[in-house]
Amino acid sequence: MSNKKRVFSGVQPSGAVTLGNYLGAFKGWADRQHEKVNFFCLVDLHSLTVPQEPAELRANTRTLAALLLACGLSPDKCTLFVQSHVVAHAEACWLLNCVTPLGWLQRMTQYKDKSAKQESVFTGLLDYPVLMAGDILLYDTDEVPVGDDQRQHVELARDIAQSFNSRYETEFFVVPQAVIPEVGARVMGLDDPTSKMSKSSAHIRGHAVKLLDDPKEILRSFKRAKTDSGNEIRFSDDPEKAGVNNLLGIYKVLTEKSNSEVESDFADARGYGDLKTRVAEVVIAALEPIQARYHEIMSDPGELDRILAVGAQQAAAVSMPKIEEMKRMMGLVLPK
Ligand code: ATP
Ligand code: LTN
Repeated sequence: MSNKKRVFSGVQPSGAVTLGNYLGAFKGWADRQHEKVNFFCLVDLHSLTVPQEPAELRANTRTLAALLLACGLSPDKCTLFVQSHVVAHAEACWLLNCVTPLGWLQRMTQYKDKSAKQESVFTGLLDYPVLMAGDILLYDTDEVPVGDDQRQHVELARDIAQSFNSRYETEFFVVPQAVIPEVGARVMGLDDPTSKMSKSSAHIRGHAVKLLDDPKEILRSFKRAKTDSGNEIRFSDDPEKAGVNNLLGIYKVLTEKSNSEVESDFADARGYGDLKTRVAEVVIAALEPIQARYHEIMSDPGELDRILAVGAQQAAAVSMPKIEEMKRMMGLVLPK
């Protein structure tokens, strides 16, 4: 067996994919796919934890698969698959539910935030991190590359793995580690630089840059971005300067420059208007080839289906034996 590290990550096919998803997750997945054994999952079961329009969820799943390929994930280097195509995920969730204390889930900050925004909350929303722990643990995952917002969920997956291992006196589950990028881990909303840019808020005007926005729309979104009343273009922790900091962070990830190089690029800028235009130009240039490739992939739906079918087979080949062993350890009788 390969001694390369195993990587697993997931993304929900809900809403339009944003620049935050690209910079915080997809770009790093694609850049480092050569070094590891990779599983990338379109977590459609997770999307069901908040209300979805069925036709939209179906369309979003295909769009997301095509976008991940367009961002550079190669089916030769990664297993790309849809979560609901591999039944072991839902099964793992149930089995792990039975060893996860309720209090661990009630403490999750994402649950508290998301449930506060809903009129009625379904059980799936609370249980979401257990499904996620199952995703990760089924693949003997060493590394989970995610944005900063998922840190707590990966911690929970570690706790669940350790508690299972000690209950059954084994080292059955690999205890995974979150891998959070140093820059780009938290791209903030352009309309409100104190809150994370997010897919589920992408419909709010001025909040997000979507990966499929046309250049004019991208420029317009940056032009409207919230900044402060000053004129200093530099990195800063000052909450007042969160807007400028966010713009510089986006520029930094895409140009792969250091903080001082970035600041010196803007030394001659004529105010924030200039900053916004230049950041928009870098974003437009980065998204152009991704968009072109996306349209090519979407023009061959048969090929997209084939890639996802191969991915599901490869994922099942790893996760089905794992879930069988897990059932056996927990005392279930396996069918003959
Ligand atoms: P939702 O709004 O539906 O929760 P989301 O935009 O947060 O969606 P996810 O599907 O939850 O997107 O996340 C996919 C990946 O993108 C995760 O690794 C997540 O950490 C990362 N990510 C999401 N938003 C950002 C952001 N603003 N900055 C950096 N990374 C992000
Ligand atoms: N909760 C994650 C998506 C997700 C995931 C995973 C990420 C589901 N399963 C397993 C990493 C590993 C999110 O909303 N970004």
